[in-house]
Amino acid sequence: MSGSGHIIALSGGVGGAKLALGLAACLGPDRLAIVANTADDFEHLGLSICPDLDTVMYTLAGLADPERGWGLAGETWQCMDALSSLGGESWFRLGDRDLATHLQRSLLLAAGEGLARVTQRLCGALGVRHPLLPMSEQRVRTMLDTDQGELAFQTYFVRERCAPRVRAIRYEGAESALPTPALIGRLETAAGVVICPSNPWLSVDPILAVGDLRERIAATRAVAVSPIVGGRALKGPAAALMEQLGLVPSALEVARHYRGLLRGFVIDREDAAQADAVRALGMEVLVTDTIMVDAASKTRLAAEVLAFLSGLRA
Ligand code: FO1
Repeated sequence: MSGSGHIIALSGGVGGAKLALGLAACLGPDRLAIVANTADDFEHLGLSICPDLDTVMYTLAGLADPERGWGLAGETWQCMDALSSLGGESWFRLGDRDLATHLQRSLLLAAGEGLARVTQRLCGALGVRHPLLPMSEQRVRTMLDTDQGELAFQTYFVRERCAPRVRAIRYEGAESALPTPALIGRLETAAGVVICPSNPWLSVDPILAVGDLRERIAATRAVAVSPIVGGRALKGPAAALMEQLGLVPSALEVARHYRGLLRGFVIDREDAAQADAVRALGMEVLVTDTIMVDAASKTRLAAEVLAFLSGLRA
């Protein structure tokens, strides 16, 4: 991206982390900060688990498992297997080395450090140079109203494999939560915000719901990359969730969801026919290849998104 000024990327887990990695290849640590959703966090086996922070952290550190997208490459599962044979809870798989991250985070949090500082320490130890910020220091939790009752996010997502039908979603604690001071400061001087192709309802909305973050982001130049291509989700349950919420799964519907927030929207070539309808919502549109299969395609998409952002009308 030409010119000065820094960029803030908003990311959920696996899908978002791919573009975050591409952005990190284009912009140095002084030009890019990544904000991760923390509404998927939960307390499990007595530990503080922050899946999206860890997915981005491991991805930027080059340590993420390439197939799963979450957790560490080359992981072993002896602790989970032993726990399972003791009759313990093993539906949420914590790898042996990944456990060290949760142990260390939990200890530091219990000693009174904030999540932003703890994340900074973990990232520093793993050699991640780009700032990775939790959306808030306060607890926010995604809760899903489903045909099987209200479920906490990881219960719905991992234990129940997204099978329950979702009727509504709420982000417990978001209204009273505050964006981290580091994030507020960065937003005030940001050249732009990139919303990675993460699930709008499960990964991005919890970030936007924190205090006045939505208004603060709308006041910048913000663009999003559609996580829906050809009516299908790039990863995870976004398309099925949209149907359950009474929406047609399409890039256009995602753009409608972000109406009033974005100056620009990035859609895949497969969805080129929707470009005019997105423009009619008041956004500029970039049509390109959005499916990221390797390092080169992540960096190429990131560079195109940054060029699009810098070329948006003031
Ligand atoms: N996802 C799964 O589908 N199954 C798991 O057992 C699982 C364990 C897990 C452990 C640590 C971690 O950081 C992430 C983990 N995830 C697992 C991924 C996570 O549930 C989701 O990808 C995110 O919360 C959604 O962005």
